[in-house]
Amino acid sequence: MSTYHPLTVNEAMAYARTIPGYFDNNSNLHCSEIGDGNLNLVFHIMDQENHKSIIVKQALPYAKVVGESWPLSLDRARIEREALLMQSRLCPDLVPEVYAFDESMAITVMEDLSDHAIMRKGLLDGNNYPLFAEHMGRFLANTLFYTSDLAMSPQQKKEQVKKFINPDLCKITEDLIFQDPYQQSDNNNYANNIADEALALREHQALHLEVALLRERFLTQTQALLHGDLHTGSIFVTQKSTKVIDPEFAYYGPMGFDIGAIFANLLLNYTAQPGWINDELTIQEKQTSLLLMVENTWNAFESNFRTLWNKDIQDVMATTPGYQDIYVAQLLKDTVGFAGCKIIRRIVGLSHVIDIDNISNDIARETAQRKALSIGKQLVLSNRNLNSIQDLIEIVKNTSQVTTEGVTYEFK
Ligand code: SR1
Ligand code: MG
Repeated sequence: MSTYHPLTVNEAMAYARTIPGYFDNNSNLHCSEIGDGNLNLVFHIMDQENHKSIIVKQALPYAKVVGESWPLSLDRARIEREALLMQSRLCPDLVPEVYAFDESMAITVMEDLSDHAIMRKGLLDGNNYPLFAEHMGRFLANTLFYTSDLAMSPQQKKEQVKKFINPDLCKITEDLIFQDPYQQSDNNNYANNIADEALALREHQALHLEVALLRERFLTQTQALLHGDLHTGSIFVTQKSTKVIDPEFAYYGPMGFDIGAIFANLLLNYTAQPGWINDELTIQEKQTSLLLMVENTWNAFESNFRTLWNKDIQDVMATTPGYQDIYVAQLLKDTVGFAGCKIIRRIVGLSHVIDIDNISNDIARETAQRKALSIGKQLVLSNRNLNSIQDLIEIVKNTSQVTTEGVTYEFK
């Protein structure tokens, strides 16, 4: 195509007509821009006669959520496409199909998943997804194992690391997750009624120490190719199908960051439940099912990961008895620490989640925010002492009360 410029709806439609095997010149197309994320334009293009449809996604050269004052490299469109293709080789049923791309226009054309729901929305609508844990456990195990030094030579891996250097998007994470919540920052965003919690985060030295250690892992550990932003808004679901989208934050980092992202978002939904449901029994059922989802996702990940390791390990030294157990035990600790950081940033940082922000009752919203922060802090503080997924579940269940400035808040 031409030199980079943001597409209009008409240009997106014209571009869609050029994709081989999709629409012809006479198709009666309808196009709408449906991007509700923080960074990109997303065009949904449908042939009104036969209902064939595609998604044209275009990266903008700045963070849409902030504006042109926050420039972002368009190279993330290449990284997203290469990560999608890699994930598709490793678990083809769990990612959208890529049909075409245009490097200079930062465009990726992909499968339309409108028959699925965004997981975050589906959970808020009260739906259950019985295959989610199994699917995500497999997605995590395959993408993390096969892109790591466990499954290829160190030279091959370093070639991969080169392809996925993603400084602008990593900086977003480094700032918004691992720094801003712990200092005064214009990026922070919270209401006055939880200013005491935000202040407590800024003053908690033991918490800062753990966050600094986790931040160091994020900055320095090129363990595997991560999705990099694996929240429940990046996962499409039905009862039978799970599709992971949007890997524009992909880079080589610590495996636990991706696993922790999923857990953080399930736990944010867990803390939000009393804000969405009145009936005590239903709240308990939903919360139990969310904790089970966390536990089952970990168990599916661990068993798939160990199976792949036993079958396809390439690193001879990693076959040393005992090494696999130590490796997996460290992954759990990292997962828990990163999950805690990700919960905290969604309450006081720049970008929130609708699970909590859209609770209409002010007191219920504040209670959910305080409970989420309490769980997040506990996870960060205890990450290095956790030995089983059950330990994580117990921390969440036991966070039933928090006292701030002499006021005790009881949680459901
Ligand atoms: C400026 S972008 C804010 C957030 O949106 C993305 O989904 C990432 O989570 C990022 O931190
Ligand atoms: Mg995204």
